[in-house]
Amino acid sequence: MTHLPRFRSATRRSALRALAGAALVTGLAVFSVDAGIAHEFKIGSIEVVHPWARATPAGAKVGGGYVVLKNDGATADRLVSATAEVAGRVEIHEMAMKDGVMTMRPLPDGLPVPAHGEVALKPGSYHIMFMDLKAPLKQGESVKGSLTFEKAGTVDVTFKVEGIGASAPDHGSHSGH
Ligand SMILES: [Cu+2]
Repeated sequence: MTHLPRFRSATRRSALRALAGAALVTGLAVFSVDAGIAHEFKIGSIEVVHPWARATPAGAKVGGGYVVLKNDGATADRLVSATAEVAGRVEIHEMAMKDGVMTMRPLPDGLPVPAHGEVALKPGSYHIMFMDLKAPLKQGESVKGSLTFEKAGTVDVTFKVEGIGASAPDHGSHSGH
């Protein structure tokens, strides 16, 4: 059973508009990311591939974070929480079209990372939501944070801030089953 987000605050409403707009821009932009800047982190059997964040306009209170999570272990794991120094709090969200409208909602149980599999957080889909930003995210900067997995534990990561119109890097989204 799904429950739609209740947009109690103006922040939430403007966050949704900003992300929906950004997703639209992403659909139109042709953007290539140099594989040379990809970076990764590892904890237990989880590989954290190229965490990045999209630059935010001045005054924005929220931003999106993206990453590919690979699990080379035989046990499923789950991304349960995240932190970022620049954000008051961080949530793990899902975004989807519903009745022609882009909606997003927090994932109360986190995001599963299947055994011997991977999950991609990317624009227009699952994402890490930086809330209550203390400063804008500027292209070229790095944001320190952490990801916590139910089984593997917590790993420190840096999110590389890429352009406002940046699309997901094209690696990691083509696993065949
Ligand atoms: Cu969100």
